[in-house]
Amino acid sequence: MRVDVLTLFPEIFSGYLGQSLLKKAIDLGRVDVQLHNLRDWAQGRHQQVDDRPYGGGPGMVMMVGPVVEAVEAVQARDPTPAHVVLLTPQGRRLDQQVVEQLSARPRLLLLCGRYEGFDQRVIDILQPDEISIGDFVLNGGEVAAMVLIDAVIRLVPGVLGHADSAVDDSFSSGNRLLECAQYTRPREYRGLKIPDILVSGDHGAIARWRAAQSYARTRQRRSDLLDNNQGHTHDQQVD
Ligand code: JQB
Repeated sequence: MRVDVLTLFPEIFSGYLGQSLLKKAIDLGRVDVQLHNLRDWAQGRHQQVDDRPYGGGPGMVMMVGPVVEAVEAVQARDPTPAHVVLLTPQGRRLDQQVVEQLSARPRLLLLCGRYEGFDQRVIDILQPDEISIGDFVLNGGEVAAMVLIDAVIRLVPGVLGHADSAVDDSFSSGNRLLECAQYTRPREYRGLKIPDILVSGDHGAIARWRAAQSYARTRQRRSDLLDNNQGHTHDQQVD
């Protein structure tokens, strides 16, 4: 998978991209992340990419020209057309189902804004897939783009150590339960012992115990996950 990232702050990504799992995927040629500075498409002496909002109001807005021209230029750098994603609080919510869909794309182009967001004509022209990572406000799209890359990359075949880890994950399409408690050595710490069942050697009993734990935890902490509507409210008559 190729991922192009357009941002005013490419350096934000460098520490993250050097990290082990991603570095391994990049070294193996499974993932190719290319960073591009939107400033390179700015016009004029001041290299301006933002301007004051028409109609007044606080803050600045990302200009349509530099952003659209940057996306078009980066698209043209590879013959495979990229699925264009714009990170924005106005987007559809990122969840594991969306992550799975994105991971099937051969190429993504992630557009990261700053300030108060983009001129609406960026969206009208590019018609990007607008995605939000959650109902809170960030200072820009970069951290959201790293969250998206992190979640998508671990589903790319050959990136995870164990092929079934991703299938097993909480929220994967085959699983909508939280993971159960897990333990490693030592068997006792400050008087806290691990559950005896885990050292019983009875793999069937262990699997049943874990499934029951997962279900109980999900019911206690996230009963919304047990609803069959998967978070989407069905229209209903309310009179
Ligand atoms: C500017 C962003 C997010 C990108 C995601 C998420 O968009 C704004 N609107 C009003 C005030 C401030 C901003 C800041 N801002 C570009 C930009 C926020 C993404 C963002 C996001 N994806 N929260 N915030 N879940």
